Amino acid sequence: MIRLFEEHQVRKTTELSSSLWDFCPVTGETAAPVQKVTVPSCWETYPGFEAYRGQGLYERTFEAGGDVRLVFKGVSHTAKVSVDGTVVAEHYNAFTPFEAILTDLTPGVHKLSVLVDNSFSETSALHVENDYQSYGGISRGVVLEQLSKHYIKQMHFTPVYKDGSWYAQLEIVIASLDNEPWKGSVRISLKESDTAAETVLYTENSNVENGSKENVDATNEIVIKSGLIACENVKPWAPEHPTLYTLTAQLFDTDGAAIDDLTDRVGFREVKVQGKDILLNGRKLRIKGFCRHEDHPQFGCALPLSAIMQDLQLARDCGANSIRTSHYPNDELFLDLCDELGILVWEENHARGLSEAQMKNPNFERQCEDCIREMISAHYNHPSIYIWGILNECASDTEYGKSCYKTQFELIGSLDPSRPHSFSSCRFKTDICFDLVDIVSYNIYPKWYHNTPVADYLDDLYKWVQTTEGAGKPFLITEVGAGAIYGYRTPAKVKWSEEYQVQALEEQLNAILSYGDCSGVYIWQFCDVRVTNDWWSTRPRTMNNKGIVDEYRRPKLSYETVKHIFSSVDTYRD
Ligand code: ADA
Repeated sequence: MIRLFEEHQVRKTTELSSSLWDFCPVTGETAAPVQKVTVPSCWETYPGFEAYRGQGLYERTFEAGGDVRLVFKGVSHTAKVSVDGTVVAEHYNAFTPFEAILTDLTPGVHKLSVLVDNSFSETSALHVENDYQSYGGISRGVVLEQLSKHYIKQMHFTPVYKDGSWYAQLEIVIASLDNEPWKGSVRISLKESDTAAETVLYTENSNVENGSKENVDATNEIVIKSGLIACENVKPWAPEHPTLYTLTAQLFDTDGAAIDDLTDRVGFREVKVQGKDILLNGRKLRIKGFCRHEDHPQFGCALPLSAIMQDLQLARDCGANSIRTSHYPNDELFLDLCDELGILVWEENHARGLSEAQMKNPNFERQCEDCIREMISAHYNHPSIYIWGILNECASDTEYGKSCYKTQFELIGSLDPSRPHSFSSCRFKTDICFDLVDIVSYNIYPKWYHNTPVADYLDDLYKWVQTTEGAGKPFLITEVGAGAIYGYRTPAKVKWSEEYQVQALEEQLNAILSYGDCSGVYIWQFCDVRVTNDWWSTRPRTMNNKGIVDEYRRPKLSYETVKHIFSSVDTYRD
């Protein structure tokens, strides 16, 4: 399953998950055994490959001809894609989609080979030994699409609230696979649900010279920008009523024949920063959320829809209203569910705790920027995403580190000025990057890594921030928590016991949620997750055990504590 809805009616698509793939490890030794596997999946779930780090080859055939697009929603963590032995795409990073476009393919059966690599090396600046696992495999869906010579490459919808009314701003990119830019017409419609009547939002005829099309550039791509389109009587999207609309673009040739289409789901909501507050549709937000890794003992990072849904059901049962995708872009199925369930999402690019030296890896900047471009291009329309984050706990206390943060925030601002941006700092009173952010965000661990009383620590930190360029900006705690080994109970209430985690979270959450100038909190973390082997010494079971449920989603004692506290506060602040 790729999305919670059909993206195409005209464009023929086939999900290449219906039949099994051949898998074999690539170790340089003699022919390794080939086995049948499902895709998406992680090889750590195949018997004997639980700890395999290296290369694996996935192969299958597909039948197609003409102009074809292969879409990979996620391959962990590096992919080299070949068709009939010719390399057609290469991609780094497990967490963003990529494509291979094949033109004038001879009709018939073709061999698809995906060489996957999850090893650590200098060429990988982001997937490194870390406090989370870098799994191996084709971990998200693969789609085969039949293209026409001109097709809709991207459709972005920006909701705008102005003078008491809602507007839509549309930008669509029409690509060309031959040496002629598209000619014909495009029609974009909106409807609330299967019953509501369809409203035509926008039409464009390429023959009209003064149409709002631009950029017929060397690639023959055409970018159409609509300007503000009034959308009367629409209902806003919000956690308490997550109203979604279906946005459909249809592309016609000059004879009026439909040649392509693209459907997405959108919502009318506005996110703004105003003084110390984050406003959603004009109301002051209180974030009460979890940081969540895509990690599961039965699926690795390739969680199926039902497992993702279970996580969101548990989070909502706890009274949470937001998930932070720590520390990378998430599967679109997760985002579709959040759109539909009204769960706010802090989505961030892929990075965790990289030192200045690691940020100086020659591949770092390019790999970060590729991830940002792919994340925003693919996820732009999700109303649940209210903020873009970057570079969790990287070197925001050095001039070099700051130059990287600055470059990446400028890129985000150019790709999406409609959402605020931030990063999670752990640099206490040495951070020098708060002039770059819309919202100041900190990861803090009083009562875990140090036994400082939470209220004192929080007040001291917040008052220091008011002496920096972060003064007067919204202030979020994006991590707080404590470890507990599931099943370890002791009246001594020592660290790693479930009782201690209850005590710590009680003090942490009550102090943060009662602090007037704080816009909310994300608990670190939702569930226990695998970490890489180098982290064994500070991570019992070679796991990060700060979940309020364990890796099998079994609730620890703290689950009810969090549920009580989160359920006692509202999503909006006075
Ligand atoms: C950091 C980091 C998390 C996790 C956490 C912890 O804040 O952002 O990924 O490592 O610490 O468990 O200590």
